[in-house]
Amino acid sequence: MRAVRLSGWGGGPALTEVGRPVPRGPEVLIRVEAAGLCHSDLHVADASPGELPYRLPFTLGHEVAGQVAALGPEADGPAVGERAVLYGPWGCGSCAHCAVGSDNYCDRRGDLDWHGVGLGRDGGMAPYVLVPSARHLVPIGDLPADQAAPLSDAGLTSYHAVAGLRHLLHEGTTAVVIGVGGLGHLAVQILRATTPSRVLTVDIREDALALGHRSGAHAGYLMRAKTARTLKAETGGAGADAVLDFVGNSATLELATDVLRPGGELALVGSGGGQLTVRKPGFLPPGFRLSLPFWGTRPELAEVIALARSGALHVETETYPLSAATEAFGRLRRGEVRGRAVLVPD
Ligand code: FEH
Ligand code: ZN
Ligand code: ZN
Repeated sequence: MRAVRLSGWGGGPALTEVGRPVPRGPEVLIRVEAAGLCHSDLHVADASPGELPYRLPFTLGHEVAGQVAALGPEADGPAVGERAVLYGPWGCGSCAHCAVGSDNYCDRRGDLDWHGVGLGRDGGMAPYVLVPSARHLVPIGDLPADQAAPLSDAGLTSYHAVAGLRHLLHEGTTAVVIGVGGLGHLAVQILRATTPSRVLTVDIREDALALGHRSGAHAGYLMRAKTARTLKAETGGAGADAVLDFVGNSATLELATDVLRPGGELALVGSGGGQLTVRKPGFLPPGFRLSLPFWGTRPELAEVIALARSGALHVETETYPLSAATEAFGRLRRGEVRGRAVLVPD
């Protein structure tokens, strides 16, 4: 069996022969049905020695869905044959955050040499993956794996970002989504399904705006010099109540702060490396708030799966056999993937 493994820093991932893992203690063995590709996989693949705390080699893939294949002797939870999606940000398991399923904010993250499945621990770009505990599994029923897998990262990250803004998003408000890609198109759907807000999108590509429209956005705008003025006018001059920036470069951060109304909030999700000057006196709207949401909680993943099973979420995907992982990585790196790329074991 072959898996997409990282064996050297800067050398990039490669298909490598692996054996079938055996679950011990509370571990659960999952037969992988689908594993999504994320821009973070590129960051990990490109990382230089010492940049990440991970120990090599390991299998990539932190967005995984499949079927329970075997249980360790102390495992509890889903039975063999049950289908599930993996909650990916595995933490220490015992801090106050991990104790309530908020492993994404594990207090001991800095002491760990992993960040989760496929992030320093063997992941799901493989025929099988070991899960340390059944607590990381969320049943998916008959939800297709190519839908469920992206929901565990792209969907959960978008859902968690919207959840942090929900206090602002009541009737008559406007939310702007910058970047309508694998996460942004799901954020549009989640906003439409869970808030009464008007949803506007911004992107540099017409086909991304079209994806936003298909996802339920009320209007979409190409990123131009006048976009801030256009968005302000679209809100009757008041500005947006919330902006979700899935790009995160300096231009999108500037756009976000230009269109936010007083008391508005920016959720910065994208890792574009942009910088924002926060100073008083300064040019940010009074009452400006910034959040840096990261992934999501396990209870939220169950809510995302329930939304999807109700028919409220549809992930736009491009599916590749695991053996074509290199091609999929190349398309992702060149910005050619529409929606989310998903690998399916051959
Ligand atoms: C994972 C690990 C580290 C940084 C960012 C990520 C995201 O892809 C999780 O959604
Ligand atoms: Zn990710
Ligand atoms: Zn913890």
